[in-house]
Amino acid sequence: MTTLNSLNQQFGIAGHLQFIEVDGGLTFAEISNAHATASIALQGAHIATFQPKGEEPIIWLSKLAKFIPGKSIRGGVPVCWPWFGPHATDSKLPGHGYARTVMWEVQETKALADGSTFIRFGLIENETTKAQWPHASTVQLEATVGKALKVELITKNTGSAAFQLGEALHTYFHISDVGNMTIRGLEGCEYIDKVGETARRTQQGGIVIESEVDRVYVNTTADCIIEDKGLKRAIRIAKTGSKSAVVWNPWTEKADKMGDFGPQGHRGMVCVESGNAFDNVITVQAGETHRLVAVYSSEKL
Ligand code: TA6
Repeated sequence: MTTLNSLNQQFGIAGHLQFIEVDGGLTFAEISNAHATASIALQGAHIATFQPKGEEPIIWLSKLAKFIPGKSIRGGVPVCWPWFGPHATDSKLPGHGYARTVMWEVQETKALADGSTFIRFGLIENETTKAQWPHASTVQLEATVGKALKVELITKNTGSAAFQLGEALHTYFHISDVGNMTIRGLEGCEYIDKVGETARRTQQGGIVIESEVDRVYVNTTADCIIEDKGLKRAIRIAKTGSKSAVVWNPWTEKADKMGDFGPQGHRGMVCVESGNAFDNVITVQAGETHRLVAVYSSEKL
C-alpha cells in the first residue's frame, strides 16, 4: 500500500501537485498551477474538479458528492470502461464497467514547459476485475491540467486475441442553469433515445433541455459546444478516438431518487460524454493501442 508520504515524495511537484487524503478515505492529487486548479481521486482516476484561474469551474461536482471507497463520485469525469451502460450479457456486473470504482496507481507526473501539469494513472487489476474482464489489457488515464483540460484514456491489448471495448469519459459540466444553455455540434446526428421506449431519432437543431434527456449520439467525431448565456461562455469539447457523444440530464425526479444531486442539483449540470458505445463499440486487435482523447476549454460568448 502506497502511503501519502511516499506518494508525495515520489510524485509531488512543488508549485504544481500534492497528494491529500479527504474525509471518507479517498486520496486525491491536488493540482494548482499558473493556469488552473484540479483535483483527481486515485480511486477511478476520477477527475473531480477543474477550474481555470479567474473563471467559473468547467467541471461540475455535486455539493452532495460522497468520497467513499468502492462508490463512484457524483460529478467530475467518471471513467466508463471496459463497457458503457449495462454489461452486454451479464446484468449483475456494474453499469459503466468497474474502472471508476477501483484503485489506480500514479505512474508519472511532470511540470510542463508551458506551466501545465501532467499526471498519468494506470488501473490496478485484481481478482474481481479479472473475473469481469478476462482479456489481457492495460488501461491508463493521462490528464494535462492547463488553461484547458486534456484527458486521454489509453487501452492496450496485451494479449493474442481481439476484444470489444465500450468506453466513455462521462463528464459533468458546470453551467449557470440548464434553461440557459444550448448544445451545438450534433445537429443532423442520429441518436439512441433512452428515455421511455428506446428509439432511434435524428437531432434537429441545437439541443435544448427541458425534461429528462439520455441520448447516445452515434457516428460523430464533431466538437460539441455548450453555449451558456448565463455565464456568457461556451465550453468546447474537442475529441479524437471517439465516435459517440452522450448527452444526459436526469431532471428532477431521477436526480432526487439518486440522493447525491442535492435539491435542484440537476439544473447546474449537463453531461456531454465522449466515448464509443452502441454502434461504435471498438474492436481492439491483439497488440493494438486505442486512445480516446478529449480536450475541454472555454471561450467567451
Ligand atoms: O450516460 C448516461 C447514463 O448512462 C444514464 O443512463 C444515467 O443512468 C447515468 O449515465 C448515470 O449513471 P450512474 O451509474 O453514474 O448513476
